[in-house]
Amino acid sequence: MGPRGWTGAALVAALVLVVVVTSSLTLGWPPSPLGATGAAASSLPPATPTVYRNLTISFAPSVGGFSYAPTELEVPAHVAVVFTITNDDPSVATVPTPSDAQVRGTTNGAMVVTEGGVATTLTALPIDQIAHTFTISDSYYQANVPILAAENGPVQVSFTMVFDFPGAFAWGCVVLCDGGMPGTMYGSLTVVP
Ligand SMILES: [Cu+2]
Repeated sequence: MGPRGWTGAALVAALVLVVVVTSSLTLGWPPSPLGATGAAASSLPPATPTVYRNLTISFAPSVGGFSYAPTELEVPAHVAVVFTITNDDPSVATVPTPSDAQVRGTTNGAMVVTEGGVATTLTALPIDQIAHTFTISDSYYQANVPILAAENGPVQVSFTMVFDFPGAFAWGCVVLCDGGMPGTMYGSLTVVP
């Protein structure tokens, strides 16, 4: 490597240093878990207190059933989390108790089902239109996932939840889907303080 190469490398190193130092001054480093607290953050525009988590329910050949993906979720505490679940499963599940059809613990106790381009706000689903649920821990938080009606294209359900208690929680589908659940219909939720 000749002198010119060294000069180039030194220039790049200097630029990287400048960028790193500038970033540190601007953003505050290391970031707090919520990413927007501390004096250094005050010069930034206010952070939008909303995060989004998108899940799918689709057939997984490896397990021979419909499965949620992803299954390991992490969200900040005290922040609106907008979940959107896209379902490919046309099968009606057996619902053990009528309360499993009820939406619970979401903003306004509601969810929005979008099917065939039409969005409908609901607080429960008809018991014969449920494919799966998204139920957290003791069922305080629950939304239902309607069956895919093929002629209407993909079916999506969206709902907002706020978690005020940091920790590790389990979530899953509480209805009897997939004829005994060979799929992966459960996962973990970590609420970060
Ligand atoms: Cu299920």
